[in-house]
Amino acid sequence: MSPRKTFAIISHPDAGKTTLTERLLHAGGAIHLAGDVKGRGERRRTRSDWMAIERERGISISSSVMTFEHAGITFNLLDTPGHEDFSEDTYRTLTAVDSAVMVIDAAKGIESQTRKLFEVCRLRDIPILTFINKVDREGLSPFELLDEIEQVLALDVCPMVWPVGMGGLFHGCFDLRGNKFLTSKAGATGRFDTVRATSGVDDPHFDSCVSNEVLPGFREDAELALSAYSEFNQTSYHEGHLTPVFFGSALKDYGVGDLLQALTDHAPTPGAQPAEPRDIQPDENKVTGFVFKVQANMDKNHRDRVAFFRLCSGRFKRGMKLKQGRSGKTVAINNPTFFFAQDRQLAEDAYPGDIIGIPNHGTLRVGDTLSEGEDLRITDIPNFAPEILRRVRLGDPMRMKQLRGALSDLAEEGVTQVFRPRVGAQWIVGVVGQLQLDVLVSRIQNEYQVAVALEAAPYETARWLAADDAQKLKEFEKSQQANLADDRDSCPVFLARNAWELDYITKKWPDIRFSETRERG
Ligand SMILES: Nc1nc2c(ncn2[C@@H]2O[C@H](COP(=O)(O)OP(=O)(O)OP(=O)(O)O)[C@@H](O)[C@H]2O)c(=O)[nH]1
Ligand SMILES: [Mg+2]
Repeated sequence: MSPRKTFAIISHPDAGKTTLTERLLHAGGAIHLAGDVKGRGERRRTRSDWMAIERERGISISSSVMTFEHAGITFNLLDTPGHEDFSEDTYRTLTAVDSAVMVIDAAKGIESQTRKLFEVCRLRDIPILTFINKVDREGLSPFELLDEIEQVLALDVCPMVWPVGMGGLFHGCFDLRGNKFLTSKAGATGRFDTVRATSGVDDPHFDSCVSNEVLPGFREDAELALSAYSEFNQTSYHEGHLTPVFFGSALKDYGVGDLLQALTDHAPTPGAQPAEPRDIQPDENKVTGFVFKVQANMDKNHRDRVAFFRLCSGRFKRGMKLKQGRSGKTVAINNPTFFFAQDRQLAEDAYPGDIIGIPNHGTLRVGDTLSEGEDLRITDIPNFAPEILRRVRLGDPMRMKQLRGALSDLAEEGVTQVFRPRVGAQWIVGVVGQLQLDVLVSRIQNEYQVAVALEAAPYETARWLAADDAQKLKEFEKSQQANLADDRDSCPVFLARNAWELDYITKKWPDIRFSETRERG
């Protein structure tokens, strides 16, 4: 069995995650031609962004998993969406990886979403490699970028390579410790695919191939960089205190090889998985794992839901029967698949760190732990409170059944939350951000052929209800019929018109708990 390295690519929107994903797959030989990631509005054909709306808009909406091999290692790569409206998906994905690659746009430095995602990584002690992207454009200086990472994220930084010029003057990357120069045979205009051994920054070779505008500055800066920043230390990287930093361009394929080499040499293999009542070690014999994501309609012909299952321990074999922690039911896993973006391949066996797709019709849900019998529960799968509520208006009343199916599928994915009011017939959907509403309408149309419109709902916020005294809860429900709805598991939810009403009702009913997310049963 080859070692597994499972990592996510994270960043602020548009920094180049999907482009980098394509390049890594290409470098790993998984695809022959890296998909051309073009700007918004133009059609693009990446493996990673496969949904119609992702292609139309040139943004990632949902995480995707891709497996590739390189240098005897099996990599499981998860490309995440950057937009904050989809951060629930990104956060869930981060529960399933052992490390992350943080992409930073060289012209922008640390952006708001980078910071938030970084905080999530820190909470979980996820080790981070940094890739400063877009050096083919004018950007901030390498020192400014490194200092910003160090100060804003409170991380030790260790530049692994140094860019020789940036923007139009980019000449290649210099490996600061190995003294190798990644360059182009054809000079600064060609492909950067040649690695040349040098004796250090003073090697006379640089005089013959690097322009005078760049060379003295490069020599000085590279020397300074070596003394000014931390030494590389694998333990410190694995503990999340230090981030090794690479410079390059995903679009132009500069420096991606260095990053892949670092992942190969240094990224961690699967570690212990926190769980209740005990942690799971990757070298245990029995199979355990958990579902961190569910995706509907990956294959339009099959109309199934695929549960993304991260294996934590044991050797999985196709046909295994595993126990679902929540229900105690036994589930036979007969058609597990590995992902190659939208392509799937039957998985005969899998090892800790692997992510397999399990097609099912709604049995498996996010947060489910599967095991060979022991009752274990993976903790900390996040769930966001809805901030925008809308009423769903159905164009053709004959499509009610399809709409119900669509809402149920998309609710399981986390695209939306769905509420059925006790009074009235229209469904209410709840999302965290505006962009999710667009995705919802577009996917209901494309994947279920149901035309819907979303209209303002008289509610501003939703709270899940619970009480120790069942009688009190009944009384409350009776008196508040008009403001009540049920979620898709028939749990009662209070819909409030505004913060004032919520506050008033909360005070009036002290025995009732009003939660922003549902208490897990
Ligand atoms: N100049 C330049 N442009 C790049 C580079 N890498 C990516 N881009 C462009 O940046 C834009 C965004 O790239 P994506 O890879 O879709 O970014 P992303 O981080 O996946 O975006 P989201 O998933 O929506 O958050 C595209 O137009 C890319 O062509 C680069 O190295 N140089
Ligand atoms: Mg993307």
